[in-house]
Amino acid sequence: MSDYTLYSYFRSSCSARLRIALNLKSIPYDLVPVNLVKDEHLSESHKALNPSKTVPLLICHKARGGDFKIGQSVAALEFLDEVHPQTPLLPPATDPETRAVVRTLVNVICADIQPVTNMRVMRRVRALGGSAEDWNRELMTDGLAVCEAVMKDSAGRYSVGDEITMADACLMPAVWNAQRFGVDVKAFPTVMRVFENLEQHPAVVKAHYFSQPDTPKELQSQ
Ligand SMILES: N[C@@H](CCC(=O)N[C@@H](CS)C(=O)NCC(=O)O)C(=O)O
Repeated sequence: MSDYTLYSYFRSSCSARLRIALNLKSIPYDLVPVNLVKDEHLSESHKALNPSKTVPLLICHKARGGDFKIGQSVAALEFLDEVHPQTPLLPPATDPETRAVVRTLVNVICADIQPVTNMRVMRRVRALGGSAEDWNRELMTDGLAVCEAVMKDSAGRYSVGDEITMADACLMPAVWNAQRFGVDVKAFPTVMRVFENLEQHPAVVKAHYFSQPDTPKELQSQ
């Protein structure tokens, strides 16, 4: 058994953030699939583990006091970075300005874009008679425009400078989602340049939606 267990869904952007970070840091983990389409995340047993009724859930089996559960992806990213400082996901503490830029992008993606395009929100939009796909396309377009505006000044090879950070771990699945919903991603040239620089990175390839143990056969990467 690995020191970590990740509860994950193949096409969950929040789960992919953690898969990318774990892979970047070469941290082995066991994966427990949670099928969102079958509402497994709403079960009493999942709720007992993660009161947010969402994935990802990261369990660290070697924490002080034994198993330690983290039910929020950004908290888990920061935990991993603090416990495993090799391949850091934030610039050094001596550079608070650059750290704030990384955190700005993380917040744009994780606090502004993802929550309003989540499955539970899509279900509510449909219940009100709206098109959840149009809703997502518009909100993802707005959010990526903010990323583009920030990254025009911050990006080097990656979102902020030339080192991979947690902003990149959040950006990749946000772009996968945007592509899935038909957003015109080419309208964001800096975002796309960084996306292309990261796309073939082994940590990203291994974390991709289509390479997971719970990816349906017809979507699996060959
Ligand atoms: N703020 C949470 C959001 C988690 C979240 O919304 N996860 C999605 C998958 S990406 C989910 O489980 N959705 C279930 C639902 O919408 O019912 C985090 O960053 O972990």
